[in-house]
Amino acid sequence: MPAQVRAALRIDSAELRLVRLPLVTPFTIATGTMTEKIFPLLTLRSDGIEGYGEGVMDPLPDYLEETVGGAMDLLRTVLLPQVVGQRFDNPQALARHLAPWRANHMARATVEMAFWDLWAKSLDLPLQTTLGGSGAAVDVGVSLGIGPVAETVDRVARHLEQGYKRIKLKVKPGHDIGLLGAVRGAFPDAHLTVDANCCYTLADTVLLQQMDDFALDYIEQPLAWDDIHDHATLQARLRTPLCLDECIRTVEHARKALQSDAARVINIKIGRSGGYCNALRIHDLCEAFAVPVWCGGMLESGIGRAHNIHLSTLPNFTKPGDTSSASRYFTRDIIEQKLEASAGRMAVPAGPGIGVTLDRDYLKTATLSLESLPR
Ligand code: OSB
Ligand code: MG
Repeated sequence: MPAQVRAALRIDSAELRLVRLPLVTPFTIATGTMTEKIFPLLTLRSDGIEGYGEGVMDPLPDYLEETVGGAMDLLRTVLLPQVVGQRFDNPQALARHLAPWRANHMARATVEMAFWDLWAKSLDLPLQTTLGGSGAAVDVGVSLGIGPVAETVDRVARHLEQGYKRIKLKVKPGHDIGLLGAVRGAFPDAHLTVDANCCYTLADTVLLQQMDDFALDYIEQPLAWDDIHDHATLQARLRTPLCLDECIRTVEHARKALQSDAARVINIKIGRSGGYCNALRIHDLCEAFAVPVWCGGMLESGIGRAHNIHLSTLPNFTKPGDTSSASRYFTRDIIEQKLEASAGRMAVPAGPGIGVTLDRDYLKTATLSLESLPR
């Protein structure tokens, strides 16, 4: 790896936008339906270079506790005033600066992501290199929302034809075993997984055990968002590996899940982990436990997707991630490049930093509010 040493980087200014993109099709999971994506987009500037970060919190606290409104306020009143005008020796130093604050991981990650992009650009290196990743493309699958069974079978067929390496089906009580019977019946050899987004409890153990009959690669987050212990109990009763998503918000959560055999696969999201520094530690810890990881998604715009792709080039990301073609989500993205998968592979955007540039015209149209620091 090239030397990644340079003088400290001063954050001269910041621009915080709230952006709205309509979704091509509504996306339904156990906790609700999304028809549009509303997110904070952060630009940090240093010496004429710009770094970009995207917040992945939802408008309602239905995935985790963070909300778009809460994060915008925290960014505006607490996080950005603490970094704008400051110098940081490296991204780790910036992460340490924000570390004392409790939770609010997605808000903090927004700042850290933008700084990593800035940092990599200042070194004229692709972000993946500064993170310790390598390779020109990553394996990807798709996450299919809840819908009528026959329609879902058709969508699985279309995505398998396009070469996606794994199909994840969103499930909920009453939309699980029947769906799996239909999909597995039609596609005996496909790599299939399910994601329950926390909608079952241990009282559903017999139903969850029926999922063992469908040769799933793993079952993602069947139980409560904050309950690692019950997942360990459930894993002992299942043959299918469990994959944790919502439960893994810190390195300590990962350690407890791995030590108690509550997860045999882990989904890493930069936002949920509170930024790259923690995501990298979770990655390394999973590797030490010989537990594979993959990069989850939150229906991000091109900025968040580019970040996800760079992270996915680290060595223990051995399972396909959720960063599928942007055109599945949006008719037009806020970046100039087209992030489209080909034969189940997503190319790593080339160039310094995240390797993508803003489509300023469309960003202007999609921006709901814009504020600058220093004020
Ligand atoms: O649980 O992984 C999840 C989307 C929103 C909130 C939670 C999740 C998801 C997805 C979609 O599964 C992943 C994507 O296509 O970006
Ligand atoms: Mg999930």
